[in-house]
Amino acid sequence: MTLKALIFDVDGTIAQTERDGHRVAFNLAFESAGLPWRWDVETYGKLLEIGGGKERLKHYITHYKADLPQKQPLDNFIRHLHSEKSRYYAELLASDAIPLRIGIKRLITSARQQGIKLAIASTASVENVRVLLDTSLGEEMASWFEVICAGDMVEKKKPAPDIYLLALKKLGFSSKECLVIEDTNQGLTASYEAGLKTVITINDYSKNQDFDRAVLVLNHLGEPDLPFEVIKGNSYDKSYFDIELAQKIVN
Ligand code: XBP
Repeated sequence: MTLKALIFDVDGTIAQTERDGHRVAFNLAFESAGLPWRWDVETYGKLLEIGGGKERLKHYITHYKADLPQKQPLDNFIRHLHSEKSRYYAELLASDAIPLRIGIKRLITSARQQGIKLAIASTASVENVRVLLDTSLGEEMASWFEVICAGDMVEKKKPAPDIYLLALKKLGFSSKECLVIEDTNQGLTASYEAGLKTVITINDYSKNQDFDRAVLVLNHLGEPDLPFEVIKGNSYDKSYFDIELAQKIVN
């Protein structure tokens, strides 16, 4: 099968946004709303089991017995807090606080040069995905992503397969013609259930998760002068992830 598209997850895969981006932005929003809540690195790791910032807030409020100061309906309160958090997140990205992961820019550039389509399938809100792509890749490279599927575009977020099924529909390709780059078990469940093969680049939050259903598990995508470490799967004697390796995987 000829490789037609790469579908990327965003948070944790394109950049390590969770610990130093989203988590920090949530805490800044809590502080400015006069809330005593603070999410430390470990607590946030547990909360990441809930995909979607609004869903995560709701889960925290209902399961961690966080006291709500306002008497407004919960969903309105969450929507407002989440939009404040998104504002802080955009400010953090603009201050260059969060670098791209190893190999991302090289892989996106060579996919573009070789006519492989680029797509996004993320649980984060579409605004937060766009701001990350624009600030970290630059607007021109960000525009190479022809399909961006994110946040509330589907009713059921990852680990449901819906966001990947939507990306496939918009691309107009079959699952066999595409390859996914993900970083978590929830993302892998979503892509696997959509019939897609998946390469995982682990990070500190996801490194102990179950990646049995991935075709390849790496510490990062690597560079010619910075080889990846293969945690599981066949890397066909390559030391960094490129289109040639992606093509071998979908064959
Ligand atoms: C990312 C998420 C998002 C971000 C926060 O998951 O779960 O909720 O943590 O972004 P994935 P928002 O990497 O699987 O897409 O606040 O915009 O939801």
